[in-house]
Amino acid sequence: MDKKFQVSVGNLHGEHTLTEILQTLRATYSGSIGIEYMHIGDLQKVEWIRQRVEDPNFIPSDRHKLLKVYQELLKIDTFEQFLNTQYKTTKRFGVDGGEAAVSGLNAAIEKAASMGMSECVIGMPHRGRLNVLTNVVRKPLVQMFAEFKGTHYDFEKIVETSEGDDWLFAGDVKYHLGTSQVFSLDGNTTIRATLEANPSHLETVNTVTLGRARAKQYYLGNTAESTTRVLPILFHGDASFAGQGVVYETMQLAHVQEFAVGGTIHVIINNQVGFTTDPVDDRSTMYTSDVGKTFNLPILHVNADDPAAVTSAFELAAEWRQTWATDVIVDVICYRRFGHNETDAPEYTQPVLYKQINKHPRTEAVYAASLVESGIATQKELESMKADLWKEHEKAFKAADDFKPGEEAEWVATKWEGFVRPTDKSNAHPTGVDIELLRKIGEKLCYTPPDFKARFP
Ligand SMILES: Cc1ncc(C[n+]2csc(CCOP(=O)(O)OP(=O)(O)O)c2C)c(N)n1
Repeated sequence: MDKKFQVSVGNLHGEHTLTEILQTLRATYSGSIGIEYMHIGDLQKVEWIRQRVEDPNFIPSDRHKLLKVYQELLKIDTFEQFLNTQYKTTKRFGVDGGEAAVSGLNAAIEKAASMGMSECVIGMPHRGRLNVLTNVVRKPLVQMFAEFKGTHYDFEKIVETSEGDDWLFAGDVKYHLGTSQVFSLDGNTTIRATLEANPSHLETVNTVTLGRARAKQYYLGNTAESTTRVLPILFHGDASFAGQGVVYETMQLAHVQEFAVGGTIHVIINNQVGFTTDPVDDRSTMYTSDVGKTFNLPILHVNADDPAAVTSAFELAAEWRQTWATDVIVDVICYRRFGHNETDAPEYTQPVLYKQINKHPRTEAVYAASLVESGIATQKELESMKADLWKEHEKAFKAADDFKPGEEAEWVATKWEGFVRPTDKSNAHPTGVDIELLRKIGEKLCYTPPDFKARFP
C-alpha cells in the first residue's frame, strides 16, 4: 500500500501512495453519488465528467451554499408536512422520502439558466406533482390550498361561460393539473416554467413534453441557441422508467433531426417500489436507469438523504445538457414514506421495509442534524427558519378561503390563441357526398345482425 504510482485523480497529481489514491477514489466514487460514465465511449465527454466529479469541491462545503440547500429542502418538506396535517387522508402522492429530487430540480433550473436557458418544460407523473407545482413552477400557495378547499372554482360561472358544455370540468383532479408560470430567479433572470398536465398513463407525457419543447425551440428560430434556451425535464418513477417502452422510444429519437430537443434531463424518483411491486419483480437489470446505457448517457445515482450531493448531481446534469446537448439521467435513490398514496398501508405488502422506513427520520431532519454537527448552523437558527415557513403556509391556508379564480381556466396553462375548443364550430368543408348516402353507411356500420348478441359492459 506504500508503493507510489503516477496519478492524476482529484487533488492528487504526480506520485502518490496506493493508500492515498484509494482514499481519494473512495471519497469520490463511494460516497453519496455513484456515477456511471465509462460506457460513454467518447473520451472528451468522459474526461469532462471525470474532471468535475473528481474535483474535491464537487459537493459543496461552504456555509452559504449548504444553507441555501437547506432553505430549498425546507420549503419542500414544509409543504408536504403541512398537507399531512391538514389533509391526512386525501390522496396526494406526496414526495415524502424523495424531497431532495424537488430541491435538486430547482438547482438544475438555476444552473441551466446561468447557461442560457429561459424556458423549461416539465413532464412528470403523480409523485411529487403538487410540490413541483408549488415550489418549482411557483403556482401560488394560496391557489393550491384553494383547490384543496374547493373554493378555487366558481363552478356556476364556468358552466355559464362554457355554454352548458361541461368539458372545462375535465373530470380532473389536483394532481393531474398542469400550469405555466413566469418568474424571476434572484430578481435577475426571467424564466417560464411549464408543467404538463398528467394524463395518468405512466410515461405517456414524455413525448408530449418533448414535442412542446421542440415546438418552442422551432418558433424561437430552430437554431442551436434556441435549443439551449428551452430545456425539457422528465420525471419518472423507478418502476415505470424500467417498465414502459415509451421511455426507450422517446430516447432513441433524441438525435433524429426533426425530433431533437438538445437533450433532456431525466430524473428518477427512485423510491424502490412500484405501487406494491419490489424491484426484483419489475425489471431484469441491476439499475432502473440501465436503458440510459444504450444511448451512452451519463447516469448519476445519488442518495436523497444527502441533499448537498443531490444539488451537485442536478447541477452537473444541467451543465452536461447545456454543454453537450444530449440526455442525462439523475437517479435519486430514496424511499416512499407512505403508501402508494396517503390512504394506503404499505405495512401489509412491504412489512420489513416499512418497519425500517417508519424508524427513519425525514431528510430535512437528517440534513439539519448534519449542519448542526458540522457547525454550519445552530439548531436555533434552523428552528426559526422552520417556524417562519410554517407561518407562511398557515397564512396562505387562511387566505385561500377568499381566493378568487382568474378569468382563464388555469389548467389550460397558457392562453392558446386560435385554439379550437369542442364548442367552437367545426371547420370541416362540404364533402360533396349526399347526406342520405352517409346516413346509410352510418347505419350499416352500426348494424348488428339479429342472431349476434353484442354485449356492452
Ligand atoms: C401505463 C400505466 N400502467 C399502470 C398504471 C397504474 N399505476 C399507477 S402508479 C403505478 C406504480 C408506479 O410505480 P413507480 O413508477 O415506481 O412510481 P411511484 O408511485 O413509486 O412513485 C402503477 C402501476 C398506470 N397509471 N399507467
